[in-house]
Amino acid sequence: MTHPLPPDEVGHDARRASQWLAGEARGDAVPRERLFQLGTAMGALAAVADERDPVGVTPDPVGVDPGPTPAASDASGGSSIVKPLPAGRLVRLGSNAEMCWEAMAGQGQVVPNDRFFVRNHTCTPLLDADAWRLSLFGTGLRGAPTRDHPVRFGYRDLRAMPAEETTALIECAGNGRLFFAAQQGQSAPGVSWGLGAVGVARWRGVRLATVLRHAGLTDAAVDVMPEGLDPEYVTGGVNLGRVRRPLPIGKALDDVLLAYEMNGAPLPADHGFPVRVVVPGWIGISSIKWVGPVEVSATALFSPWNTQFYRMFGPGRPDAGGPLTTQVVKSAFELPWDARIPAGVSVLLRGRSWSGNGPVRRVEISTDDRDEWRPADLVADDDGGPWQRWTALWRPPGPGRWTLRARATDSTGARQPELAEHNTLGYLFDGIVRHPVTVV
Ligand SMILES: Nc1nc2c(c(=O)[nH]1)N[C@H]1C(S)=C(S)[C@@H](COP(=O)(O)O)O[C@H]1N2
Ligand SMILES: [Mo]
Repeated sequence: MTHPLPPDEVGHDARRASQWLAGEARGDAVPRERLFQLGTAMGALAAVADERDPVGVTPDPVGVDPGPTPAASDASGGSSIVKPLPAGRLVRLGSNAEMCWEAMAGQGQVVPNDRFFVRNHTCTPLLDADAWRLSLFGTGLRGAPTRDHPVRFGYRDLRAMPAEETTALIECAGNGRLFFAAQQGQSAPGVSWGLGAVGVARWRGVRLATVLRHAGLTDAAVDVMPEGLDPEYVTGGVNLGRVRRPLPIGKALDDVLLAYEMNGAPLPADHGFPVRVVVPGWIGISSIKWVGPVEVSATALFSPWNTQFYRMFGPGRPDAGGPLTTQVVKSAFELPWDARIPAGVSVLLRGRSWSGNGPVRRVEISTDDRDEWRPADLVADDDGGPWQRWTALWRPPGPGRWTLRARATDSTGARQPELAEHNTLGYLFDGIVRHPVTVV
């Protein structure tokens, strides 16, 4: 089947926006009137509501009181994540957990499940695979099945369809947000991720395209919106409903997977058991975990996750550039923050670089504060893969505090800048990170 739409959202974002403003957005838990009471524009609301989390939240930049943080999304949640969070592997940030980069030292291409980062808007639900159903409905399917009478598939049905495996990277759009404040003195509300809200895994499942065709996909379909079965997300006193975000049909049919295995094991509870969406190359929110309902629509769909969050809001950006899709270039050393390094010997520095635009082609390292850069050695096995491992030998000149920096260039020529472009919600940090170490 061929579809006229490109696999990016920008093409029909204008239509989405006009439908939104005309009050035609369907499936939104928040009435448009309510949005306008809360803030005078979507951008203003967006500035206070995203990924609100008591850890590292900076003062509201636009002066709209978001109200108390509700229990459903607060940080007390000792039980929001099921898997253990061992020191040196994962660090809790509210209802989320960030991977410690030293936990990747000496690892292969994938991040083992026990240290893969977790981003939960609320908490991990414990679902029963036998009772679970994928429920497809909407005007983009033959006969336009309704939400109450959807086309259903069980776990075994999916397992019986042709399986595919893909090694793909998932990264939160807010990964690196901490450095807007720490390096650039710019505030951004939301989870204060360092660089550990990223991971690569081998995902096995069935293509979303296959399931859509089984469900009776028609040529009229333009958007596909998977919805999670985790609790509804309440923020700033507003219930935004279940976590969901539309995908344009072009991307949905391209390389999106409904995954039931991660690195050879059944999908862990925290990563979406029994089934999650995996959208390679796109910001993490696209990859809906614990998927249940899937709306397939002949008209554009909206959710807070493509309107009030996950756009580059800020001064001079009236339409905030449309819903975010791909990620930017980043690099990380496989070292603890403020690592201790022995003096008087050469050490092999290791790290990884990645980009949503395409493979990383060049990585340069600086080990002092002068602007001297030298090439790192790229691990050949990773050529063209979701991220690029690299190494560089360094003999510290002497004891004391040193700053390590790595900057990558991807296949489109995009290189990490000194300063990342600030945006109100702190997405897509691509700046060169200054990693402190102490030589002893
Ligand atoms: N149902 C549901 N899906 C979700 C989320 C969520 O909170 N609920 N978080 C999203 C975000 S913001 C990210 S970055 C990724 C993180 O995936 P992980 O927790 O498996 O690392 O899941 C996405 N899918
Ligand atoms: Mo995210």
